[in-house]
Amino acid sequence: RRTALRAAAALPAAGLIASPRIARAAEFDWKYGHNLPVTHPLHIRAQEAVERIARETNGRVDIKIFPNNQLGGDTDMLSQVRSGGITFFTPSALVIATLVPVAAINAVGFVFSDYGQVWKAMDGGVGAAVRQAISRVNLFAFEKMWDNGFRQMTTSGRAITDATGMDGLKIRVPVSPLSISMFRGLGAAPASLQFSEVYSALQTRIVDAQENPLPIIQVAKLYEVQKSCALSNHIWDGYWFIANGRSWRGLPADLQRVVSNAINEAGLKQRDDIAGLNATVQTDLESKGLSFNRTNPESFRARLRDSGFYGEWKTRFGEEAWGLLEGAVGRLA
Ligand code: X2X
Repeated sequence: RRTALRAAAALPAAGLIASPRIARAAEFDWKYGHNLPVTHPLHIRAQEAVERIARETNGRVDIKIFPNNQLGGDTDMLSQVRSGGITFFTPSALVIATLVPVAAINAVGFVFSDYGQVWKAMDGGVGAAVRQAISRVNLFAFEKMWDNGFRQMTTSGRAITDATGMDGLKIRVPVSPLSISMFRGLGAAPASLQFSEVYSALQTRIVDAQENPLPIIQVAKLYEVQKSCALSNHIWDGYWFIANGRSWRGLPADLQRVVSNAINEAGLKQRDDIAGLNATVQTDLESKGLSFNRTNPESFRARLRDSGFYGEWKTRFGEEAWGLLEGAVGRLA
């Protein structure tokens, strides 16, 4: 096979003999793209998972990771995973919602008060409903969602302490209808940009603010181009680990089991990593010059209620999905 010859030719000419395993091309030679720097726990745990998969399938499944938007931004990777140009992608719930609207349900403002509620919903009925909706667009979603985190707001100027700080604020949000709707409801002037564009958009002052969980602010070095961080916890966001439907169905059941176990178990470890980071990341960011303040969450919630945000999204998600969410977090306004 040509690939085998190429692999053999690529070996150093130091008299090394190719083992059959190295020389043989993988039966399932797949690409996985994501949008985060290699220092983020999502990348580190995914790397471990693909190594485990190669080992446990004796090289039959070979997944190469393309981190940090190397294959394009979120929108590009989403269309590539649909067409099969890449086999795996980890979109945030906010982003896959451009294709599967109900996927944004975990990102409704201020619905989760802690991780207990988050995993109860996402490992339970809410997550199952979203995965089913994802399967209807011919994608496969692995069972365990990976953590992005509770989103916080950063600005280049004045600190945000309550909802009045949102007035007219030029804030970058992900490419997601829910984010735009929520920040308009809060009184801000949101702009959708892919994550690949965020650092430079802040640096060149195309926008004055952005919102992301602290571990992202840390690994993407957003503290270099922002001054203060308001602890708002306004959205809990996670990543769905998804696969192209046709590729996934073409994988024999025993290999599917190996891949699922490796990815889901890596996801659980990644959740723990983020929990660990959450305990230390603020101090680290403070030492790098970002200042922090608390916020008054009730003032944000009141604006969202008054602007009709909750009513609108309850209708858009439908009674059934909304009911599942309320089953995990209690009755919502
Ligand atoms: O784009 C973002 O802000 C990020 C990194 O949180 C997502 O992937 C949604």
